[in-house]
Amino acid sequence: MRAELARRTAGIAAVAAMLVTSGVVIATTASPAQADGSTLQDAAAESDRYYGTAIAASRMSDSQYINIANREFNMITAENEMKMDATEPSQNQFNFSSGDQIVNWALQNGKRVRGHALAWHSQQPGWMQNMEGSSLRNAMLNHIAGVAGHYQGKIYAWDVVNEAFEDGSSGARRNSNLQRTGNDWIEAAFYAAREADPDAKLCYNDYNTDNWQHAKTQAVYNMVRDFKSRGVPIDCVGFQAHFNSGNPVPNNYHETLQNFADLGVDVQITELDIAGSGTSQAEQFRGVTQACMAVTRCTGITVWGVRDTDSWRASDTPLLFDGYGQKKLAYGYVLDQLNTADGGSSDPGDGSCSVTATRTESWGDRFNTVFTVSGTDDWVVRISTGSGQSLQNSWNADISGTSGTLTATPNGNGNEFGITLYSNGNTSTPSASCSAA
Ligand code: 9MR
Repeated sequence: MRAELARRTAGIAAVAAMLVTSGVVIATTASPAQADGSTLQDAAAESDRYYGTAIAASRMSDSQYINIANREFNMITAENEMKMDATEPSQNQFNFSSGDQIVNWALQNGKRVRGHALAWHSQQPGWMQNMEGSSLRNAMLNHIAGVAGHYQGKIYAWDVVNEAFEDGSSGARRNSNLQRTGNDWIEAAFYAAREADPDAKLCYNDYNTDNWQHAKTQAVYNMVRDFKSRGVPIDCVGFQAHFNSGNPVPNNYHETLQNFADLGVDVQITELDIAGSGTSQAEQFRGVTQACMAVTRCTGITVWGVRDTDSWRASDTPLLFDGYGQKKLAYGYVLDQLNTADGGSSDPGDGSCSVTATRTESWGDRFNTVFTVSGTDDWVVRISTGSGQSLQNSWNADISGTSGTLTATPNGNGNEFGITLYSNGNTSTPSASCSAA
């Protein structure tokens, strides 16, 4: 770091010297950025996150498909092969051939696996569909023991229960044969999964839970809060994130993810796809990426397929690669956003503190940046805004200045604060430096 400082330009040295003589030692430039990741998995890893995809066993012999999957993704979900109908086609006779094919490929290539899904009202084998009551409850528990037991030690996180709530405004549980075995079926499934695979993270996974205002989101939140308060073994919540024009990425997505994380669970985006094309699609992908990156416990993102033509809704072209395996505009937006993890600065300052800057939400004319200070509670952070940018709003710190260099100091709200800048055509992330007050 000191050697880096020595290499800085005379101009910067002069500014630094001026600041030293005024009694405050402030490094005026960021430390050199970590090299940007050139694949989704490498870019996500810069902030210790994963980037995943769903794999279909039937496509694994397609070399273009498997090469993209291997290059770009480090978390793998079986799109259908580990579901109830695939793994237990006859009662108590398990079949893991296709699931194993995917899991073995993933592990042999240094990837992790999300297990999907142990208990679900849909894709049940025929023998289970007509079952009810205690025989169904026991069959579900036996299924979880069999499948989670088979994969024990190989799964990063299981979707233990999938899609157990109604859509719409009721906030009710979905009326399924599993629900009719008793309202405690979900927690029973979690206890069974914990017993079968004690080291896997156990997730509840659902769709239409992205907008914080929606009744379904609130209902899932209340269940997770209840589970945490009673010690039911839940570790994570999966947000499927299937978006289209009728169900766009909500403006409050960050709030939703943060509120769940604040319950003490990890959050993961588990089946992301966004209908559309061009800039509009790319911006929505960027928004989802930003929302996850702004939440410390958002541990990763999985897109639901590789190329548009591999998607369960191919006509919506909802993925990051086109049918020829080419990167789409949305791919570039996601990669750039993931690479902002090191876009903020972290500098030596006077050795007493450091600050990171992460871009989060953005709108047409403005964007947010969140700063996290470590090393001291009594700091001064100087923020260098880009040409044309000006301050619109701030939270959790006192800010002086509106353009050029802004100075931030604590206002009693801890060591994480944020600003909204009008971009005026310049969307570059501001850099920041920290010193003790
Ligand atoms: O992508 C899956 C598709 O191939 C199957 O036909 C479908 C059957 O229900 O399931 C799709 O995946 C779903 C996932 O397992 C759960 N969330 C919704 C996904 C899209 O329907």
